[in-house]
Amino acid sequence: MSNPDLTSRPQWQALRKHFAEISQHHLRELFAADPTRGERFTVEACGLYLEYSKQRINAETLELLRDLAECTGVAQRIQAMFRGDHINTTENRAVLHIALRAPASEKILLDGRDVVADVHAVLERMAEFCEQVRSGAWLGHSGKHIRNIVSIGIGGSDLGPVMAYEALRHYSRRDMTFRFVSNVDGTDFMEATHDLDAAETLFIICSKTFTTLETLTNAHAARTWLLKTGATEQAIARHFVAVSTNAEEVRKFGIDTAHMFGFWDWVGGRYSMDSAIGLSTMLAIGPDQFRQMLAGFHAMDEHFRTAPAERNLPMLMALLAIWNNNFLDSATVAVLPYEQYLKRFPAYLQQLTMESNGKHVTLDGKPVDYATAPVYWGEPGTNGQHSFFQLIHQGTRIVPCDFIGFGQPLNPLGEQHDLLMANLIAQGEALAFGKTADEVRAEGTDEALVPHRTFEGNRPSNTILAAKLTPHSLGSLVALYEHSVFVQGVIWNIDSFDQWGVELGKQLAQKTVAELCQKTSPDLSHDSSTNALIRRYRRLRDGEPSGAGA
Ligand code: G6Q
Repeated sequence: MSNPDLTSRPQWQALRKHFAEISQHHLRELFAADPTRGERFTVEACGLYLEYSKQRINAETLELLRDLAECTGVAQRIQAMFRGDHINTTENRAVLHIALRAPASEKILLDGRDVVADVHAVLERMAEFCEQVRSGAWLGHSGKHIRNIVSIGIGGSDLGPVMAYEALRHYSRRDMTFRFVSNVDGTDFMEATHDLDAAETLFIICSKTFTTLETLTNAHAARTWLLKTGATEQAIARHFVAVSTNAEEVRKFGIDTAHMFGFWDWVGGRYSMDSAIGLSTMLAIGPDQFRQMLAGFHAMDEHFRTAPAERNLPMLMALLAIWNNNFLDSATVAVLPYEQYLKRFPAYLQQLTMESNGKHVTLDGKPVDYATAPVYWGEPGTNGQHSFFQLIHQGTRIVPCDFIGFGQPLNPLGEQHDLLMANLIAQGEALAFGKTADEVRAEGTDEALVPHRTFEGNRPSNTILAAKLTPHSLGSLVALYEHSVFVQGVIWNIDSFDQWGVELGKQLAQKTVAELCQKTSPDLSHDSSTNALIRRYRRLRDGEPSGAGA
């Protein structure tokens, strides 16, 4: 689909003009002009309530943004994704993570094959395996129960499982230990395993390609670790399972493909936490609750597919994100879950948003002349308030915030949940309304301090509330962001589903690692900086005195 001139479209120009007008008005004025604003600018779906009245918009902004979505073909692209068209054009693949959570009664045909049936066949196998491990029927090589699960993967094959495990820890088997190893830094593996009994440990090797250096290296380390405890080669089968699309490489590694759980090339790594990549999640919370999570995803998928633009949660989130990114020129977004269990959610979203939409050319390869994905970052509240919130309140940059909170705590402790949520609500209020110099003076502040204690406000935020963090609400929340990312990518006319930047990293390291391993190499052919770093590293590693030259 060609959409080369986004910024010269009349709809974009209209938004520019509108921005020039509305940016003259402080959020204080927008609220004063419309007392119902706090209720009007809200939308609710799948148990998630989005309050966006503290965005620097009015009804006209939303209309103009919807016009932009319409003229860039968002509705058609949504249908194309659900239909299984090859919308990941640079890899010539369908993008069907929505099939991972479709109920068994649905059919989605891809090249004449019903992928939903395939998904459910794997889900059944996963459930059966999880029941065996959780019930103690699956024994380690010496007859011990499996009590430790170590998931090895990286990027999309790690961030989702870690985030989901942490998010749903409350629902997980507390008598089992779950660890995640991703980094090729040996510390990650050593720290994850140092206190585990190998005879009670099951490794899940998660890799879509089964060729990723970090994952394969850690998988080999795991095998050596097990064998060192006296286990035989036959023991591998009881302690290793694989999640991959590449049966051949799994077999080469030595894992019986009977213990491999598959997925498909139409599932992107960062969209795979609800595929077999989520095996650790299912082991932790059990098949039934895993299915509830899938139902939460599916509810949002259906909402996204069918709700009109004005009430479509992912669509609205996306349009607000475009507004903040391209018209308010905000280069970053802070994601602030006021829920300790969501502590890895910002890291997960970083990959989802930045790997998907951190692109500089359009689908037809032309350089964009507008900003694409902003930088996503964040920490759970209230911790962030005591560190970087200073910049959000009084810095020179506008940082739109997504506040995420829940009505009911999973661990009630006195009034602590009210305290937590009071902070969430108060932060959004302070960011929007600030504190004027006159208000500061009225507090009797020394005149010299007035500028320091003044808050200009007018800083935009979304607030997302749900009743409770559950597998279902987590699924809906993740799907909300997935689809919002997709809509933004459609408007920017980029491929949200490839990741050539990641591929580059995978290749570069291969070349350099060979050079690091040779002790001396007179013919390093990089730039002078890279050559010098390689030489310095070798000396440091080998404990040699430093000095100039090779
Ligand atoms: C995700 C990316 C990337 C990928 C990892 C791991 O969308 O493609 O993060 O998930 O590089 O790849 P494998 O699963 O193939 O090991």
